Amino acid sequence: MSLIFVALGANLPSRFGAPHETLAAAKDAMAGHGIHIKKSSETFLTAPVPLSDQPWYHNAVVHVETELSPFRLLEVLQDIENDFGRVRTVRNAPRILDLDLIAYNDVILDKPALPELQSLPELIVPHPRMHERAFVLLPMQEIIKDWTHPVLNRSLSDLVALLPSGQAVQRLEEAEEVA
Ligand code: A4P
Ligand code: MG
Repeated sequence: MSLIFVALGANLPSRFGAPHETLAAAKDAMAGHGIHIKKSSETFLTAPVPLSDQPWYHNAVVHVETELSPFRLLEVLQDIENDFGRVRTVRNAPRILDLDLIAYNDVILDKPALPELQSLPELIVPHPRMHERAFVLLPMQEIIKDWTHPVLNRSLSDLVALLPSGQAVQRLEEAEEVA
């Protein structure tokens, strides 16, 4: 069974509408590019990390099946981000759409040590910050029960238990009930 996970995030409107509509459109776009969605988490409403006054994010994680290699998958995800109107500015800036490759089976990729490989697009797998982020781990936990981080050798539930405190994360449906 393939265990490939992509995280979706958005905190600015796009031509598809509000962030939750962008996420729905992004899942359709992935399916149209050979990235088949086996299971999707609910959408979560999450405070920006690091905390700032930018809008809260909508985040979700999808379990996908694809024939694309990790590098090709990253390129396709970036093409979709660009097509949705993403403009890259500074790190952690608000964004129309962010698609991050969280994990690709047990593949481990880090920054290449060899100069001849440094022309490849930068890709680190598993995503280097996934384990610190409630907005990735909690949606992921909804769609996969048993998963072990291939570098840290920790289960998903261990990683959730070790999360730093103070990251506000709500299911969108529950947030709407309160509002
Ligand atoms: N890159 C390397 N590995 C990967 C990977 N596994 N998946 C490279 C995706 N990209 C990867 O990414 C910058 C570079 O990372 C790319 O050139 C790619 O080759 P980017 O998407 O252009 O820029 P970014 O997203 O601003 O940077 P980065 O470092 O990916 O930021 P993060 O870590 O994704 O954080 N708070 C909440 N609540 N929800 C969020 O979704 N997102 C961020 C962005 C910050 N705070 C957030 C959220
Ligand atoms: Mg990103």
